[in-house]
Amino acid sequence: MAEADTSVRSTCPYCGVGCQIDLKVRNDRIYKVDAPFNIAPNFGRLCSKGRFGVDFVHHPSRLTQPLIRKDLGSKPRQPVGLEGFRPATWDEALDLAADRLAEIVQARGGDAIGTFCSAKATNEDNYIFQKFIRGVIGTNNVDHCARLCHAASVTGLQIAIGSSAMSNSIAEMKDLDMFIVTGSNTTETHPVISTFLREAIVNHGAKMVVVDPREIELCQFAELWLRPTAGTDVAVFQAMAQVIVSENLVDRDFLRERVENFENYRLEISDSTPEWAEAISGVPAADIRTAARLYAQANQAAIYWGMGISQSVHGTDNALSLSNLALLTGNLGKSGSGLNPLRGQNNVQGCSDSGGLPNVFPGYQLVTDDEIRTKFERDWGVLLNPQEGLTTMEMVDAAERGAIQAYFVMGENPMMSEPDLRHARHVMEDLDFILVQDIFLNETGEYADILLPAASFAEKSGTFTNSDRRVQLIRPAVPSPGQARADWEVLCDLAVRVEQRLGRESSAGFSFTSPAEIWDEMARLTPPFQGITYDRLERESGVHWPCPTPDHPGTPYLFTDTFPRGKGQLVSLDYNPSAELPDDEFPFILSTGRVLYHWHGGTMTRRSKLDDIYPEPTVEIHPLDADQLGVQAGDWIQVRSRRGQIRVRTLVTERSPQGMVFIPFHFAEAAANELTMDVRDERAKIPDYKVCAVAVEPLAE
Ligand SMILES: Nc1nc2c(c(=O)[nH]1)N[C@H]1C(S)=C(S)[C@@H](COP(=O)(O)OP(=O)(O)OC[C@H]3O[C@@H](n4cnc5c(=O)[nH]c(N)nc54)[C@H](O)[C@@H]3O)O[C@H]1N2
Ligand SMILES: Nc1nc2c(c(=O)[nH]1)N[C@H]1C(S)=C(S)[C@@H](COP(=O)(O)OP(=O)(O)OC[C@H]3O[C@@H](n4cnc5c(=O)[nH]c(N)nc54)[C@H](O)[C@@H]3O)O[C@H]1N2
Ligand code: SF4
Ligand SMILES: [Mo]
Repeated sequence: MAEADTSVRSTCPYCGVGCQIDLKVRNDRIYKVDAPFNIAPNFGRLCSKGRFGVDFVHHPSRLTQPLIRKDLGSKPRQPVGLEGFRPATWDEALDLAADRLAEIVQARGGDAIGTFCSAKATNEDNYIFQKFIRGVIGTNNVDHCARLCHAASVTGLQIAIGSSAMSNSIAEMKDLDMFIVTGSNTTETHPVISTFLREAIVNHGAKMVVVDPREIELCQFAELWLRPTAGTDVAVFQAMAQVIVSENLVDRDFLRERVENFENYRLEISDSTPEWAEAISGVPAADIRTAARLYAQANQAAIYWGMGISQSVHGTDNALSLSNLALLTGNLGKSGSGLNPLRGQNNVQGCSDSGGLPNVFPGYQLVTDDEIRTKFERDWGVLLNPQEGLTTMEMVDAAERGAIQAYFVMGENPMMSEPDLRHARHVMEDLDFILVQDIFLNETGEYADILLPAASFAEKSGTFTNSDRRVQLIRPAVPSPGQARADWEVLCDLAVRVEQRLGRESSAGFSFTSPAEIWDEMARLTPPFQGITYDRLERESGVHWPCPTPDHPGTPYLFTDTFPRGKGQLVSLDYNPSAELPDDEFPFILSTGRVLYHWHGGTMTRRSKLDDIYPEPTVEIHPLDADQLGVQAGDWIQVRSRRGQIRVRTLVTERSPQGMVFIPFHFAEAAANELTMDVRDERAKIPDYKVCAVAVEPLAE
């Protein structure tokens, strides 16, 4: 007899909007997804991924049992499919993993292990992950995809104001007066946010300025669209600042009370005129002036940005060029304004908040601060490594040097998401040990010695923290397939086994019975979470941190009175060109990014019905370029860089400007990262995924 239908409230597992969803379940299967109309942040809205894309949960290729590589120990390590693995029991797989990890810790120290936690997993999963890596393995080599994502925004905002989270909330968007969207293809990547932005324009008369080299959908609603050559944003925004200063459109009171370095800054940017910026970026000087006046003269003006700003060799400067604008005009610390890097993954904010970074414990408490480290040492009953760990790309470098011998990757897919995959592969081939914990066998899992099957978001409880710092619950709706277990459970089990092999009592404490208990421990050690409990999340459906006490309402917008660094800092910037520019052999700029229907390496969306809508790898190319190359819409063509080549189908469109092509990085059979390069922003260590040089070549019939 069929079981009665149930409806389980949860949080969408895709993007940082954090839409609340109702999973409709019959016979242990999700057959439909709805959204509750009365609850933030989405108030009944969903995009196609939330509504139709969670069917990956039931895909037959979910990992259902632990797997061990058949040719263990052979080198160079080759990628293998499922046939290259044999099934194992949890005991066998975890004992083997613990043996190998403990051996390396004993022989070389914990710093010989590089680990990646997951912006797809919960706060509780990630808290346990970093507790295990720091407390048992003894290294701070913990990082995650935020490094490939908003690292430059984080670094820039830390310099400018001392805090990196989105300053204002999604709920404020519909009442905006004026806003800038730059380097964010919001309708495809944060679709529900884009509906609130449109609402501000349509219902509230807000004026939007889009700054993007591609003609994204939002351009249709823009008061003004600035189209800089890719990689030239610093010139455009610095010139806007120059206009604001020279036309005296600054907020004098705000500058006096809350900002430092104005006098210096004013002098240093005096030459950064709109004409100077036009020569660099191609954006007409008059448009730069108009944009500057629109932003500075609005009562409240906000800036939203994405990867077009952050993923650049000068990403930190890009972010600083935006914080300068907000500080000059006092557009911070009040509703409907702010500096808002739109966070990408469902729980990328939370993974960082929970300590999934090489320099901080949960709540951004520095691992190098003796007092803080002592607090964690006392609580966890262990001695902790006082040295900052390595970032994602630094771990790749260290592996290449042999300083890192093993990887533990939970819920990430570096073999699709890292730049210059040929190089990344080469590094994987030589590692001594690779442990992967995922819901599917992805391109990274193909290199693993041991694969541990994880429960998906729909099979466990826990919390995700969305882009506007709202902590929200997920709840189990269906059973996990086969023997798959929640990440935190696997990690606790593994941690105890490693401790035993290292001859320690179970000191760091991994005897949790539920995610709620884990949350309580994390909150106890992390002041901004102390007012948040599962009971409260059940009652209020979500709370914005900082929330220091149980009676605190949570904080939708930040910096009302002060910045974490005290005063905000204006930083004058030089324009620097991109690292690789087109030449005769590689005459096109390649930009990579996303489309609405797919997610990153495609592990989830390509196992969903969304793949029927967008089944093939594409390249966006301007009609004039297509003509010149003699290629037609739909032709398969080759795109080649100094690092590799792929075959993709031509999409002839004016969306990308002449001389630039755009390739989404979702397709393993034509991975865009075969082409990209590993050149990084010096301060943020983020690779440039938005500008490299390629040749585009028709394929012989
Ligand atoms: N459908 C879908 N949604 C997603 C994701 C996904 O994979 N699929 N991933 C999530 C994640 S993790 C993230 S980080 C976000 C990313 O969200 P976005 O940042 O919106 O995603 P991208 O496609 O990388 O788009 C970057 C935008 O920057 C523009 N751009 C490129 N170069 C430049 C430049 O030099 N200057 C400026 N100003 N703009 C430039 C591109 O034209 C594009 O519009 O999306 C999240 N949402
Ligand atoms: N060329 C190019 N490359 C890029 C970018 C770009 O714009 N251009 N963008 C970069 C950015 S912004 C990002 S954020 C990265 C993203 O890069 P990654 O984080 O490496 O990519 P995902 O495909 O999201 O990987 C998530 C993995 O988690 C697994 N997973 C899902 N749920 C769970 C769970 O509950 N538990 C566990 N254990 N696993 C789970 C999925 O199956 C998948 O394998 O890519 C970066 N790479
Ligand atoms: S906007 Fe983001 S959180 Fe909302 S349904 Fe779409 S992917 Fe999910
Ligand atoms: Mo991201």
